[in-house]
Amino acid sequence: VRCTARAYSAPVKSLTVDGKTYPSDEWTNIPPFILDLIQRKLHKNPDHPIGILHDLVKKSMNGMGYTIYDEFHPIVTKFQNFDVLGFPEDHPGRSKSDTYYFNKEHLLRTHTSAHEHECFQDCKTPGYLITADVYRKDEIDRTHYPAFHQLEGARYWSRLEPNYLEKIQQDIDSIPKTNIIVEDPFRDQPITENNPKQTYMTPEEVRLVATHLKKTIEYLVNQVFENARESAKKAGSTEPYLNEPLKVRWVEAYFPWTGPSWEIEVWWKGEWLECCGCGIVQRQVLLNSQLGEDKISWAFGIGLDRIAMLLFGIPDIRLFWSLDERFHKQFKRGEISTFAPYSKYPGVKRDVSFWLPSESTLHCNDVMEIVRSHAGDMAESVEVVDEFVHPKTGRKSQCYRINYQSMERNLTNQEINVIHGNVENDLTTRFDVEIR
Ligand code: FA5
Ligand code: MG
Repeated sequence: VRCTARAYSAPVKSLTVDGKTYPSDEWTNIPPFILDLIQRKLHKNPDHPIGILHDLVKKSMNGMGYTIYDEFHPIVTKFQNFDVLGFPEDHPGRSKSDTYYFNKEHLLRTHTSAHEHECFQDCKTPGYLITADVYRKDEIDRTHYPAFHQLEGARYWSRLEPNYLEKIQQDIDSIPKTNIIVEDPFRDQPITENNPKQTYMTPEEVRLVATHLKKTIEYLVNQVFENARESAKKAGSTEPYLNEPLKVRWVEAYFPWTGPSWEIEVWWKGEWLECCGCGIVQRQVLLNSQLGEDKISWAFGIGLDRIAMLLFGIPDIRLFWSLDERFHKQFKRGEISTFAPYSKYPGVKRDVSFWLPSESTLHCNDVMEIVRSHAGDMAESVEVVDEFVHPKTGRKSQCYRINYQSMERNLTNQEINVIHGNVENDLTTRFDVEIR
């Protein structure tokens, strides 16, 4: 049994970040190790894979009319992250088990779209790009981490401009051509029953804006992967995929603030990889940003971490957050290099067995959350290894096995004893178990 983190109210009165204090309430669910990540700003580090990828995208879009925003603070309001984008009240993304809340009004952004509203208000050019760290409550394993990075883009046109349809067509024609193979059943017929257009737009407007959107993303994806191939070839790799054209496909998608909406997937080493969600921005979002009745716009959001894992050959998403010199010395600004793995430090397994009180609500996720609150990234995994009911007393017993492992060093028995002792204490005081 692999466990995922789950919400619990941190027993603190308030949390202070960068000089601002957020009073706690029944929504507060941010563990300290997440707070530490806010300061890291990996996308701003030019010698880190995430920063190198970010710079490559910025360079590819240079001179095309996009204002760059990469300084937004990760703490946003519920309004910015959900309400202004038209998320329904019962959308699962709003729940405490998906999102890190400081309190009922403030949270860690779950996507870069949280800044669309202010960028539409602020931006003086025809488009913008936002890069930022984003946070979602999630399990931790090789491809999932509760913090990752997104790059958002948007572009708009005014229908009041004379010949604006021709202008969009010209903008389409000015996007550099690529050799990639595109599978897109929706290119000529972007409007389908599952993916309707907004009533205020004409089919021709939808077709043109969608074409500009998709060509822009295809261009970007091509730039990124072509760069990766170039450096792999330079490094002497002869893998056959280096000579095959890049293949992508478009699928229909749903996002509350766009319509129609799509996702692009990239064929990479035998798998379709989900890279980016996008669509034509809902009119209400533009009106909320006082952008005027006359605007039509697209937006996209690319996930950077999984692409960086592929480009740099990084086998575990946790490595991005490592402080180990052996990781960092392998990457240099402007270069896509292939990661050379170094030996993993051995893990330390510890069991904890206990009797549960009757009517106990203890869940595997609660144990994971407690372990993580004491061990941070050293919590490699937590699993239930034994469970039984005493035949005479009817009491239930459980045994959990915790693997403590550091990516950076050998752990000493002494430090594991302290952490494991704290875990046992928390289990006893919070869930009333009796350690066996
Ligand atoms: C969004 O977050 C939307 N904001 C994207 C968008 C923007 C749509 C603008 C329309 C207009 P989604 O949850 O699918 O969508 O995430 C977008 C990308 O982030 C995914 O394609 C994926 O590449 C990446 N991503 C999502 N979850 C994770 C995760 N747990 N770990 C790493 N990358 C992730
Ligand atoms: Mg998605």
